[in-house]
This record gives sequence, structure tokens and C-alpha cells, in this order.
Amino acid sequence: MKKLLALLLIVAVMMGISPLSGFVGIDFSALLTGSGFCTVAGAKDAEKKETVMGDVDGDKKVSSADARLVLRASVGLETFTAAKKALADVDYDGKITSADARLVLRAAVGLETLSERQIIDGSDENQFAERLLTDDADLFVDEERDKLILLLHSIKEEYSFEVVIHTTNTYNGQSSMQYADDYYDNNGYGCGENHDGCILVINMEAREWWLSTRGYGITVLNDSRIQKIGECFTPYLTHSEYYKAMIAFLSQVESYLLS
Ligand SMILES: [Ca+2]
Ligand SMILES: [Ca+2]
Repeated sequence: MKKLLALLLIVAVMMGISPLSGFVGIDFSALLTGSGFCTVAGAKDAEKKETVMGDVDGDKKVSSADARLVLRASVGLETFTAAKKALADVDYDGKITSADARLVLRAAVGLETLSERQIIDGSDENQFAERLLTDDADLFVDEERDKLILLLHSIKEEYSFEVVIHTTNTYNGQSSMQYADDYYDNNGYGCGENHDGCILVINMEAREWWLSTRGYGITVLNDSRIQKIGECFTPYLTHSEYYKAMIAFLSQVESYLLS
């Protein structure tokens, strides 16, 4: 998992985002410990094929290890054979770039199905991961969105606890609490029979946020903790640093899940 953290930090740097560990005083690496994190897109077909698009380490699976190798190759730290280059160039532009690494990373967590798009119906899996972040207010760019989904997914895998982030411009005439509760329930969020989890709603029109909890979420995120979480991430919201705000939010939530 250290490798994966390193990869994400390299990706962050390459995407022009400063590495984020430390800015809320919490070990950011803890957010990346999900063991079931690297689900394999296209595993069903892997046995039948001699090579798998995106699989550059030859284990017939597309994992974060492949993404790391592709990223290294894209900056000249790794030299690929012609055959490997063909497998690494997943966007078929004839070059190995960070765009390929990004696609491989997305494929590793089930957000993308590379060349087997037509053969493998990965839509359910994609929706499954992406449903944890619905950005109706359009606060995040694609790269930020991808990384937040990875983090939300890894928290879910590690703690059996769904953290949901939803941005909106309207409460549809409801109170913030009603809106958040309904959004959570109507979309079937939560893990286990008690629907363990929480949802953070950011309403840009009202300029406010609301955190609703369910199941174990009610126990672990009590009122005083929710207040502390808010103190941690609202300064970033105020400065329109939405992505950093969400990293701060997730760091705080995870520190309570760990305790
Ligand atoms: Ca592989
Ligand atoms: Ca390429």
C-alpha cells in the first residue's frame, strides 16, 4: 500500500496539486489502506487471453502496480519493450503518458474497462464506486473526482462504512436535515443491515453543509465530533478550496473510524 500512496502522491504532483499529507495534522496515508482497493477490471476474461490491456507486470490483472509502472515509464524511469508499450498505451495515441497511467489506475479500481469496453459490462461496478460522490454543484475537476472516489471506496473497504459526498444547489424545499436523510435513504447508501455510514451534503446556493449519520455513523460521529469535523474543513470551503476541504473532511472522519 505504500507503493499506492507513493503513486497517488506522484499523480497529485503531476496533476499540479500539492501533496496533501499533513495539512490537517492527520496521517493521510491511513486513508489509503483499503485492502480490497484494487479490484480487477476484466478478470473474468483474463484467463482466456495471453495479454491484458494495461497489465504491464504480466500477472494478467490490471492493478495499481501496473499504473505505477506506466507512470514511471511516462517520465522515463522505466523502459518498456515494444510489446509492453502496446499494452501500456491504453488511450492508443502512440505515446506512454500520465494519461495512460490515469486510465490504468481507474481500471484498477473498476472505474474504467480499457480495451474490453465492448466485451465486459462494467457499468454496474462503475456506478457502484462512483455513487459515493455525486457532484451536482460541479465543484471538482475530473482528477479530483477520481481521487475522492478512490478514497471513499477505500474507506468503505477498510471500515465497512459508506461515506457519501453530495454537492447540490438546492434542498428542493426541504430542510437541510430532511434533504440529506432522504438522499441517503432513497439512494440505498450504507453498509450492513443498519446502513452504517454518513453523508456530507454541501449546498452551494445556501452556502452551508450538513452531515447526516446512520447506523454506526450515529455512534462514531456524535455531535461534538461533527462540530470538530466542521472546524477542520470549513476554512477550505470558505476559500473555495473544495477538494482540499474534502480531503480534510475524510481525514477527520477516518481518524474517528480508526479510534
Ligand atoms: Ca498487472
Ligand atoms: Ca498513450
